[in-house]
Amino acid sequence: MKLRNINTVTRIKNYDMLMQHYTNIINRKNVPTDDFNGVYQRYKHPVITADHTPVHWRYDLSAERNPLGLERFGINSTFNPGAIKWKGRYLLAVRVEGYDRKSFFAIAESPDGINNFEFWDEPIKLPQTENPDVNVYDMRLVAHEDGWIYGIFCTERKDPEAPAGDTSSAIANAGIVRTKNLKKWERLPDLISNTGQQRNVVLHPEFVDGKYAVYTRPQDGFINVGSGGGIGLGYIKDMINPVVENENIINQKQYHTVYELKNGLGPAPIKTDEGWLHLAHGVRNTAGGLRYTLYLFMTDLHDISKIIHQPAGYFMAPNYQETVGDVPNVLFSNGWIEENGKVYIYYASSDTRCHVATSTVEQLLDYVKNTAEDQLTSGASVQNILNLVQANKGLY
Ligand code: M1P
Repeated sequence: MKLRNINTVTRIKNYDMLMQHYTNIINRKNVPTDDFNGVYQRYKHPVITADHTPVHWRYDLSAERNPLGLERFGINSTFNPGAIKWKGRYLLAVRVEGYDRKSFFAIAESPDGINNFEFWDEPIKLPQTENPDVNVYDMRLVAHEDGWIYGIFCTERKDPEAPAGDTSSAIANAGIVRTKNLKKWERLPDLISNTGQQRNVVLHPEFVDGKYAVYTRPQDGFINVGSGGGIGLGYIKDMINPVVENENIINQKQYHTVYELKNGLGPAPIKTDEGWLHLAHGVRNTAGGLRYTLYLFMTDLHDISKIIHQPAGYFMAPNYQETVGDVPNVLFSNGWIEENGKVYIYYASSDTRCHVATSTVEQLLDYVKNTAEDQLTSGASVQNILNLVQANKGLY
């Protein structure tokens, strides 16, 4: 981290302690956990927390203006990052949320994808449309074959139709920015879709028949999926006028599964020799509230609307520590990086902090191809175990 040369006389109270704490967090080395399951590897520490945000975002460092050394802007959480490898560095576009409940985006950078994530000096100043965003979150970063890096995120504004006294209903849509350098961003019009509210919109990295392909998640209301839901796929002719055409659901929510209430795509899919690997979140309702887990599926290399493998159940679920946070029992991912067959999966737990898990394309392909599909009954699940037991005879 960059150490600033501050004249000791001008330092605010507790400056050294604050900087020491920040430096310790940034320099903390991560280590793999021992709960390896052969599919992916978790790490002991979150890669980004609220404590990773720069001290100069939170404190007025002028001893004259802030002699008591009070925090002036509190950061509540850092989560749901988009991810991209850029000029040899691992970059995350993190959803940072202040004590004021507003989210914004800021880029954090690491030399190896696991350690020493450090935020750039300033958060992203997001250009606005004529209808300013009230809240923004969950940016997917995609280097498209058209040469731009796109950031597609959820933009939320108060529902103008909400009855008086309803101070929480909102309209969600996909906001779109693009950049060539991750510093200067161009705002494009928001997504134009005729299928209701949109969150979890993800750009496919390649053209399909000369068009942009987008994965969507239409739903009737801000919270309620209603008759909508599922992961959709539609096409856009021109990102300057992003009208989604021919939108069809390719991955349904389904009764008595981990995606029985709703589901949405995570990051853009990874291209492999055998098909496109997708990471998504599935949500079900429980007596303790919504539970968000991550699942994988794979689509055909040449027909991206066709699912060719989908293992039953979740790929990752919150472990005990990860269940705790602002919105408990949530794992959410909208960023991963594939590099020479190694995969860095960035995920957030309970809308509070960011983690990494590592895997390989080889492991993920083996997982999607050889884990049984959901046959939707307890009896069928038992049969899957019996098949394994039978195949393992003489091996245990
Ligand atoms: O609180 C859990 C998640 O809820 C929303 O996700 P979705 O639209 O898929 O239900 C988003 O607010 C997301 O950021 C959040 O992690």
